[in-house]
Parts: sequence; structure tokens; C-alpha cells
Amino acid sequence: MGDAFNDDECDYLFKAVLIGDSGVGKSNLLWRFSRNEFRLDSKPTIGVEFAYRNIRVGDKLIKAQIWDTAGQERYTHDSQQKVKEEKNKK
Ligand SMILES: Nc1nc2c(ncn2[C@@H]2O[C@H](COP(=O)(O)OP(=O)(O)O)[C@@H](O)[C@H]2O)c(=O)[nH]1
Ligand SMILES: [Mg+2]
Repeated sequence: MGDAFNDDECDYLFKAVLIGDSGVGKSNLLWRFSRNEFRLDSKPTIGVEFAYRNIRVGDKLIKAQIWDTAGQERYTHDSQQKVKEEKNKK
């Protein structure tokens, strides 16, 4: 979905993390946003997953990188680690 362009070409890169209790619809929100899909039988997210969507606003190219986390407490540490790792990359 959205226009195809790579990291170097985009004017802005936005990173957002979805957090919330398990089963509230975070993964479906992300699927709808990135692929325009809805899943009735979605499985719990393990750890962290992410998706991109490229959006053109006026003459600016925006890359939205959305992180989806698992709501369960036992994955919280993993999620925080992944987010930290990703932050350090840029
Ligand atoms: N009817 C309805 N069901 C939804 C909606 N969003 C999510 N669900 C359902 O709620 C359940 C949990 O959704 P999921 O996206 O996996 O939640 P997550 O655990 O927060 O990622 C799934 O069975 C989805 O199909 C919605 O807007 N409407
Ligand atoms: Mg999920």
C-alpha cells in the first residue's frame, strides 16, 4: 500500500509503537493501516512485529514505521529490547 520508495528517498521517517492489553485490536489496526486487511482469527503477537506504510503528503514523502507489541507482561522485556536496538541503529 502507498507509494514505493526507499529509506533514502523519504523526507520523514516516523516510528510509532502500538501498546495495549492483549486482544484490544492492535495487530488489526496495524494490518488495516499497512495492508488494508482485517483478520477475525488473528493470533497473539509474539514479541514485536512491524510494518511500513509510505505516504505522500503534498510534495513530502513520509515513511511510517509502526511497531506492534505483544500485550502480555512476559513479552514486555523483549519488546523494550527490540525498540532500544532499533533506536540505536539510527
Ligand atoms: N469486530 C471487531 N473485531 C475486532 C476489531 N479489531 C480487532 N478485532 C478482533 O479482536 C481480536 C483481537 O485482535 P488483535 O488485533 O489480535 O488484538 P491485539 O492482541 O491487540 O493485537 C481478533 O479476533 C480480531 O479479529 C474490530 O474493530 N472489530
Ligand atoms: Mg497483536
